[in-house]
Amino acid sequence: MKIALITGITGQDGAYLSEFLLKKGYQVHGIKRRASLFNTDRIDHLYQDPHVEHRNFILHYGDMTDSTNLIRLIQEIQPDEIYNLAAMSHVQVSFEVPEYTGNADGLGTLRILDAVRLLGLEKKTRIYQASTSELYGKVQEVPQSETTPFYPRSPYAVAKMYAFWITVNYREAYNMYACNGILFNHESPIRGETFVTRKITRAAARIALGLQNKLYLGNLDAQRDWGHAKDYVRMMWMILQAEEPEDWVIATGVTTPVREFVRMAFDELGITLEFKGQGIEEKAYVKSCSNKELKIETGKEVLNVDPKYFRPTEVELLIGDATKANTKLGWTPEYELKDLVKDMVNSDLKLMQKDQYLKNGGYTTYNYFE
Ligand code: NDP
Ligand code: GDR
Repeated sequence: MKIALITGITGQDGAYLSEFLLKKGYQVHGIKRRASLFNTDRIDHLYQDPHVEHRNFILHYGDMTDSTNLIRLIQEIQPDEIYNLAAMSHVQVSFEVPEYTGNADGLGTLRILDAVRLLGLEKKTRIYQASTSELYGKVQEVPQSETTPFYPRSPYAVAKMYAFWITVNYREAYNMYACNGILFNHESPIRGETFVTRKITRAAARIALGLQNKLYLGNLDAQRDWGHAKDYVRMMWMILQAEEPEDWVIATGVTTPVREFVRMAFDELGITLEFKGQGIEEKAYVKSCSNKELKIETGKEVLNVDPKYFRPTEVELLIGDATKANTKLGWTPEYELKDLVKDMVNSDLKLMQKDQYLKNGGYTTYNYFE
């Protein structure tokens, strides 16, 4: 039985990757942070009682900023594969916590690589590093491939740039099997609520049900190459099964502006939007609604731009070229953007119907807009 260790197991990708590896017959270990509330929502369905024998899903407390913890865990677990997914992953928040982001996302990667080296596991343990299209930052060339130069535009991206190169360096210096997956944005119904796609699909569902009045967003012109997280975790595994350790771009090759994602999400609910105005004056209104069950008036203003969501330096355009992954590993995404939007909107509609039910029953529901 192969043993995998996943850092960031409680996050979006950690949850999907756990499911994927368990289906492949792996024993999966994961590092979770101690929090004052439970933070394992996304993986609770995989939980196994620690008192039963022969578990194949095991969680450990840990943190990317604690080398002693990481060394001890890797020594105990002796993993065949490490997927380093843990990170302070929100680009805008990284401007507010730049030092912590550098520590967890940049040095955290060094701690994993060095733990494997110190423990003499270079020949046994393969390492996947969660690199990102944010490395490309300010547009140098489109589409972006493994040979496109980097120009990071946030403390997050700069930290991830360190992580990228230290992974390459350990591979070359110590002959380790360590790879970067340069993944473009990937989303899902369990995407964090403050990333733009999930913020939009939640808000669309809430507005449709009369639970929220308006959606406030920042830059509507930013363009992203959005894929489905399920397709991307499959590729993480494929990367570690390749004969040679290499770096890989994973993307759909299709880019879409944030504004268009908003339009598609509302469309999925039968609500057609009309955008008017420009820059911070831009607004969206309900043009028509074909879903007779929704009580939403034509002409209702549902979207405003709020400059508080603008970033000090923005990444305007990302579009990836995954030819290498396609030709050398045979990877192609199964989901198109319209399937992704459908999956996310339908899931959020169900969740918000639950909220509506609670609200109608006199229970308080909370609504965070960030
Ligand atoms: P999430 O934000 O959903 O999950 C991040 C995970 O990292 C969570 O489990 C979080 O724990 C954990 N974490 C954060 N800080 C620490 C720390 N100091 N010590 C231990 N664990 C920590 O991210 P995704 O699942 O979306 O992304 C996974 C990885 O892939 C990240 O590294 C991200 O930067 C990268 N990436 C993501 C892309 C995407 O589009 N999703 C694209 C390219 C790269 P907790 O639950 O306690 O907060
Ligand atoms: P990104 O994702 O920064 O690409 O990083 P995010 O969804 O946060 O932003 C995408 C684009 O949307 C614009 N935007 C807004 N973003 C947020 N979060 N909230 C808003 O209200 C809003 N309005 C407009 C942003 O300015 C941006 O241009 C994600 C993360 O998962 C990273 O960890 C990962 O490395 C990259 O994707 C690839």
